Amino acid sequence: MSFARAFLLVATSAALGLATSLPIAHAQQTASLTVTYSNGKFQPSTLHAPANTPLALTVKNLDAKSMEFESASLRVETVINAKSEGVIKLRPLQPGKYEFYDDFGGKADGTLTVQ
Ligand SMILES: [Cu+2]
Repeated sequence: MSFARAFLLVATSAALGLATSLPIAHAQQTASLTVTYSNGKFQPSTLHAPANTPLALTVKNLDAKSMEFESASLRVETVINAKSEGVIKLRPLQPGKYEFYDDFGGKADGTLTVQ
């Protein structure tokens, strides 16, 4: 292959790569989901979310004491005060199951299923 032809190939694939990556970047819309913490339990205890999408998880604490939404796999540790709510931003996730729980001594736990 001549140098000129090889250069043209590289330049063409670079241009194609750029053209195809742009729409994907614009498709990164945030998906919203909500979990309620009530009587020491998460409701629902299983959440579902799309993969490779930024997520906004609203945690509503209906109880009269604060709780801590925690997950090692989600890299989250957030205190939600009594009778209040918080929004937790999650990075785009790979498909899988992500466990979460209340780290303030409650028995509540749950799973976020990403697919
Ligand atoms: Cu903790």
